[in-house]
Amino acid sequence: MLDSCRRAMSLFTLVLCIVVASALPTDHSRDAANRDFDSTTFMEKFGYLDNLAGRGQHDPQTTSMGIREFQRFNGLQETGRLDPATVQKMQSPRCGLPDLVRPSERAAQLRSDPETPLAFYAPGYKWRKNNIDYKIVGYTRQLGGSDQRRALRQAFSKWSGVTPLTFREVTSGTADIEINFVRGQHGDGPGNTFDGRGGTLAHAFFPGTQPISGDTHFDEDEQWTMRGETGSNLEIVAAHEFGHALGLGHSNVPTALMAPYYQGYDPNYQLHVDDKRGIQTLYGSGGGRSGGRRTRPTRPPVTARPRPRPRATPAPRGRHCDVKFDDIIVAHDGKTYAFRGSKIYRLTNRGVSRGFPRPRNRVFRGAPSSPGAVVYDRRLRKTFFFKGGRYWRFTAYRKDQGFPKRLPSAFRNPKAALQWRDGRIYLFKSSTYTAWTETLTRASSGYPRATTQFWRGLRPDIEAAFQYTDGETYFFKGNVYWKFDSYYGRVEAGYPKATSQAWLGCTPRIPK
Ligand code: RRS
Ligand code: CA
Ligand code: ZN
Ligand code: ZN
Repeated sequence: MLDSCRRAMSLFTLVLCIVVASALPTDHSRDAANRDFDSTTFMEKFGYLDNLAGRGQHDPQTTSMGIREFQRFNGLQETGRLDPATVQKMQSPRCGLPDLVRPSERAAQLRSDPETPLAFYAPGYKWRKNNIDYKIVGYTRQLGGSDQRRALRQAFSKWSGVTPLTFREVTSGTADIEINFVRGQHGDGPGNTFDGRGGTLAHAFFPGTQPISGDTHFDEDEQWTMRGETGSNLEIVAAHEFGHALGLGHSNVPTALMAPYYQGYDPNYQLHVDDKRGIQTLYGSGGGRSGGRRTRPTRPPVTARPRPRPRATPAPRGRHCDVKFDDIIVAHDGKTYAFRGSKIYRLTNRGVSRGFPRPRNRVFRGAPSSPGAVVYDRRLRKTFFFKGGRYWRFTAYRKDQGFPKRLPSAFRNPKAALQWRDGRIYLFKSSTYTAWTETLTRASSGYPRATTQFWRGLRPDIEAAFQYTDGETYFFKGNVYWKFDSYYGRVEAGYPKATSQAWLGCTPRIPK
């Protein structure tokens, strides 16, 4: 499954769509007649079923489980059948748009607490270089060519202004980002068909999704404009799409450029602080327009440099420097939590947050101590704790009713849990891993698998795993960690490294 996901193009759109519940192109146009609706394609596209791409059929039990997952995600009754309410939801044009929950509350929090994590979501793709070229393969017939080139150049400059990225237009050969105006079905799969005027304005593909990596398509059926109230402003829409082409998902900050809705023409539109933090998490801040040509490497998850400490006090090694974790998650609110015994640590770019560690019960009341594994499911927006033969489910910080529940024997005693970028949850135990969902009663076919077979370069018996807000996947064992390069499908060079320095803000011990 993992391998096929890495290849299946439609799945990349799907991961974005599900994981951040975005408004990416959907094939369920508003007027699609019920009888024409292909629920299998829909469920494949949105990650509820493996993508068989028309080769073979899903067995009814698997299909039913996929339907249940969809129903749970959408708050429908979990019947496992394609009842009218379910079909209607699948066909809804708004399907996949995020819930803009309490946006004002979030904005206020962002202002008052600088540790408030990012609302943007980096799905785990990025360019492994800073100099990116683009090619305008086709233009809209509605505007002059030089106007369009200028609008696109200016849209790119929003991102190059705050990162070490540079963008260069090429007119021949291939390019990293190929731009085109197209209508209807246009060759990137029925799931990406444009829907005529209105609805979806444009879409773009993440980096690393060969062969259409970074490609950006505008719906030629829209009315494209350079300024003014009517129609859709090409530069603003392009700036949003290029955010995806650089690796950003949608933001739940409603006024961010990366929010999934077009917010109208604003001659002075700017990147929101959330867009800026998002892109800088992936590429670093660089020199930008004002800072010269200096390019900095991508900021590591936490500074790996020994940090200069204020005043002359000897560098404290900190009380938590020898800790190893049961597991780590980025929770529903974007905060990073590490679990150890009965304690919970909140991690920031500077190390452990003030006031932490705390008793886990003060944060996740009713969670087990010393969990074997913990994972936050970005798709279902639930946190799962695993311990021995049981698991606990949380919505935000509240335990769901009826938990803990029993785990089927195939899933007992996991030591780490990870949601990979295909949206699936994988449980790791001794030297194997297994895909898991709540509805499974036994391991899916082909599981368990040898950990090192897919996760090349890892120790087989890892103890903690998670995807950080930089979109990268990290594994932990003892007092070291590895970064997994999802592009090459193996651990990055230079690992393992000391957990305490990078994640806990500890300085190395200076021998006396
Ligand atoms: C996107 O995220 N691409 O990367 C798509 C996004 C987009 O097109 N969003 C739709 C939108 O804002 N459309 C405006 C016109 C239609 C208004 C009707 C209600 N409605 C790109 C933007 C952010 C630049 C979302 C949307 C709004 C939508 C829809 C989608 C009705 C389908 C049907
Ligand atoms: Ca459209
Ligand atoms: Zn397209
Ligand atoms: Zn978008």
